[in-house]
Amino acid sequence: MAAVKHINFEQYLRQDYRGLQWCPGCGDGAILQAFLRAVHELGISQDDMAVVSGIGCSGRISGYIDFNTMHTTHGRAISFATGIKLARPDKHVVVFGGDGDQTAIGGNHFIHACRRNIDLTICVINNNVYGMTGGQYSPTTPREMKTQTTPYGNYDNQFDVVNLAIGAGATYVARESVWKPVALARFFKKGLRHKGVSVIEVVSNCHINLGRRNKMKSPHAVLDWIKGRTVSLAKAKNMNEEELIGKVLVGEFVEKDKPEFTEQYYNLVKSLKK
Ligand SMILES: Cc1ncc(C[n+]2csc(CCOP(=O)(O)OP(=O)(O)O)c2C)c(N)n1
Ligand code: SF4
Ligand SMILES: [Mg+2]
Repeated sequence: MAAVKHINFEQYLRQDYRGLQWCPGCGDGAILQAFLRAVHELGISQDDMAVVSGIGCSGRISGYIDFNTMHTTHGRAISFATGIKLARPDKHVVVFGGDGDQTAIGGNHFIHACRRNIDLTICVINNNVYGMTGGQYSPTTPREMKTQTTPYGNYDNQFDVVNLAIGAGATYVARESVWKPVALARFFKKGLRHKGVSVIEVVSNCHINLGRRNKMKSPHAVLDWIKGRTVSLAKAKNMNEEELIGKVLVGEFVEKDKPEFTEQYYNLVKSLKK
């Protein structure tokens, strides 16, 4: 197996920022590192990147990195990113947001970005809970899990972010967990290179506001839970329906070509000027 190359990540971090505000062991750090590895390996310059995030612990990513960034409002990062992409189609535009940010309050923006096939790389950091605000349940909280708003266990149904993205028309869709940062970096690279909307869901941990209520107090306990419930697409092929109950499939689900929104918009503008 090829060794993972050492990268000086400091060059990508804002030196004047007041310091990381994530809890020690939060999956957000591993996700940021995988993303920076992808940017570095693709050789994309910091000036050519625009990173937009919503509000949530996951939304803090944009504040830490020295790219063109916007830390926007809860659930609205995709609409800001859409504006940036239309104004500057030459830039790589990336969105980071949580499961609450992108499947609850921002769910509509999410499905319409997928439908539109606009060239954004959208990362949904799915820790199955509203981490920042103290642990309310989200549209991805598994059944029976206890949260601040489901103290007797969640009895609601869940969105599967991958299926949601595919159903809405996304043209690159992948999912990986924080357990596999190298694979995650590979999917970020594919997403950044893909022309059209790419959705990368990351199964992450919030041991503080989900784990502690569900007998998983440490980051390791939640990571073990994630490890036990994630199954690669290749492995899943040899598993029956019963064995797959409660499992989360990881890998690449969709990669296809389809006309991209921004390009079509500029082609139309050009044709009207003739
Ligand atoms: C319009 C609006 N509604 C609600 C909030 C409060 N709020 C801030 S973050 C958040 C949820 C965060 O959960 P998620 O998006 O999953 O991100 P995480 O913190 O888990 O990374 C909520 C409800 C807000 N800031 N703005
Ligand atoms: S509250 Fe949860 S999601 Fe937020 S920084 Fe802490 S561990 Fe991470
Ligand atoms: Mg969340």
